[in-house]
Amino acid sequence: MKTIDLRSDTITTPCDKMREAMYRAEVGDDVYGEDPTANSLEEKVAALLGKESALYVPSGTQGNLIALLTHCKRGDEVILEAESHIFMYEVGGMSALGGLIPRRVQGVHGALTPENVKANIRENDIHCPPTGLICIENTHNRAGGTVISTAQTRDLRQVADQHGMPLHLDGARIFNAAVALGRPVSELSTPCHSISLCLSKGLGAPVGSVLLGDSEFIARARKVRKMLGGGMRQAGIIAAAGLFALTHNVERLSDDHRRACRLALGLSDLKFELSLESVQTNIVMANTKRLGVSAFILQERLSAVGVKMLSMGPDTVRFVTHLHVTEHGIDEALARIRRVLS
Ligand code: TLP
Repeated sequence: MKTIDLRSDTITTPCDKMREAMYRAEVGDDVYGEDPTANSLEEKVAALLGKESALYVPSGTQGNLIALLTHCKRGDEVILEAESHIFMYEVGGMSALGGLIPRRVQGVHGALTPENVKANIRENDIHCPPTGLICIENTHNRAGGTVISTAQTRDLRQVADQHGMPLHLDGARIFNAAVALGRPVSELSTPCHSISLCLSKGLGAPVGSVLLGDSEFIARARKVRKMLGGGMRQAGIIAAAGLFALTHNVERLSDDHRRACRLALGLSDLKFELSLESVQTNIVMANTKRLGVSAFILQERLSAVGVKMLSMGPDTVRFVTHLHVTEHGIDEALARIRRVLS
């Protein structure tokens, strides 16, 4: 029985052609800025996202951490969405390593509103930590892959400008957002001072993220990357996979989105509780309460029949579509889930 792995879009493995590109990559020492493949990846991503400069980093977690450490000083408060990945799943690095204080603000489908952000920016008061940064996440993971529109992003930039502070975008899945909106990705990135995006999620590269901003910001970020141990030597071997992914795997994200909808409709027929309106990209979050089974138990039972997904809370499960999941895979997964539930 073939396992259908819907835990995350991080689980994809490189195809032969991607491996071939990695094998043939021209390399040099990237800490000296001498890796031609890493350099061309950085140039390509900067051009695509309409930013001056880019920095290849090992992971999305490190990309976000470098951005936070570069924008802020110890003791600053950082405004972020209450369930943001930076707060929930990055091991508290912002506080443990950066001395930063998270200020969690409730969003609507994962999107901060200008009003809520404004209300949480600190006054210049002797008693308070200064607000150093506003962070947003597009698509928003825990909200179920929901998309923040260009207009919403621009409105948040306006608030940032009014208060003289930077806006950082955790754009781990920014290409999913752009494809869902049918807009160039630069529309979503240019309003932000910095963006971290992942090549190792829906784009299917085995590893790697890119941090973007203006040249001055990226020069400082490069130093922080080195400090965190993220300076990689012949990085072109893996950067080549990123270049391949950008050429071949962006447009096809719409297939993943269609398959997520198909899965969501099927799950809702099986009495999972979910908001179809929130299924905008490749993530399906569903509630198991109506089924009378906890998320964790369901995860175990489905795993036993070769359907992998993640429990994300007592009654919340997450399914993610990606490069290795076909339409047939979705139908087969639904058939197995139906059998387990009946
Ligand atoms: N998310 C992973 C897990 O950590 C939960 C996943 O399977 O979805 N920002 C966002 C919005 C992310 O979803 C992730 C990874 C990251 C940052 C971190 O990226 P990596 O895993 O490369 O450090």
